[in-house]
Amino acid sequence: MALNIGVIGTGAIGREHIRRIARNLSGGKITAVTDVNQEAAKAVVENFGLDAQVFPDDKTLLAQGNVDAVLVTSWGPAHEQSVLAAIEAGKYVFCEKPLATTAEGCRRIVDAEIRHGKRLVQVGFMRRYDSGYVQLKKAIDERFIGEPLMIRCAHRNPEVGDGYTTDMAITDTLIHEIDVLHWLVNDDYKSVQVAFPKKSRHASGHLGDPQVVTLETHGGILITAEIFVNCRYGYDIQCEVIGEEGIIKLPEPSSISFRKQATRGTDILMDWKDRFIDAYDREIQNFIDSVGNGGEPQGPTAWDGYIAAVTADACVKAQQSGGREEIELGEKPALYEERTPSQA
Ligand code: NAI
Ligand code: ISE
Repeated sequence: MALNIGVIGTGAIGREHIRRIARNLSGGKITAVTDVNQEAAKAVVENFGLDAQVFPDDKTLLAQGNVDAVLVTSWGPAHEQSVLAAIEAGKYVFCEKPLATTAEGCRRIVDAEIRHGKRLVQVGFMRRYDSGYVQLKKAIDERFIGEPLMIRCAHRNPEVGDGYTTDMAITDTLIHEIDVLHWLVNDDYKSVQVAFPKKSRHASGHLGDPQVVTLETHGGILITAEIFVNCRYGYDIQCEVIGEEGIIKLPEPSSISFRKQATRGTDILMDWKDRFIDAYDREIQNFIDSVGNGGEPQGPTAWDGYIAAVTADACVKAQQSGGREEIELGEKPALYEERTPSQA
């Protein structure tokens, strides 16, 4: 039996996930959609030839008997309300990042899930499903390069619109590194500082770009992460882990190399949708597979969403203060302790 899925938000990534569920993945069926832009929602149903109903809002969609799980792919400020309503209705929920736009909002979701007594929520931190990051994680866990000491990474976008603000470099962009890096080294963040190098001419007047974020973990690992969202040349994600006995590096996306017109080269991707296409497929397939039989989602949890939000808050504070800011998570609730799939 297919998992009946409702989609809340049919914008760019909502449509991407609908396409993959309808055409590439197995075990899921889109039965319901909603968007504040009702015309957009209707167009999606038509364009993908879905056998799905369009609902006026998230609450009406969640009340449907033929919705077992929802994807929350609306814009960030609307996530909290939809995720809380889904938990209230006892439905599984895959929520795109951010889980909520504030740490308090994420905490409300964590508390609601704890009251429900079972994990229902998976957050869309897809990099944990990228084969390159999975290989890095295995090498780190097996101490292939001994103890990890430092991480150097970069998150570069070719360009951003004028509405993109300095804090979004953290809350919209670095948020992926915030999630994947603590998962990679199995350590929590302790403090953060942010520096603003010479500003790019291509950045709009109000935007600090690039930025360099320095995070320190409780275990003493020092992470420097560059965010450069007007780098022009491509969508480029870099990560290098320096250990006591060697260095490991995130593989480049596979692409032919060429020799042409006196040049030796390799194409660089321009779009985030292409860079992580396999990872998005795997995360959604894993969500469908793990909740389809009534189990708990296996991916990043609501607690991971909370960690990301608390860390992002400290990063934004550090952007403003210019100093070092502490990151305080509090105690991890028992519901989020590590467990094997059979315990879920
Ligand atoms: P978008 O602006 O293209 O789409 C958002 C859609 O949500 C719009 O169609 C809008 O009308 C709708 N919407 C807004 N409020 C709503 C509500 N209350 N109920 C129902 N629909 C509502 O934005 P995009 O790029 O699709 O991003 C959506 C979310 O996905 C964001 O939180 C973003 O951060 C995240 N995202 C995650 C990515 C990843 O790599 N994991 C990549 C791109 C986006
Ligand atoms: C976008 O919102 C995403 O989530 C992409 O994955 C990210 O790489 C990009 O920088 C963001 O703007």
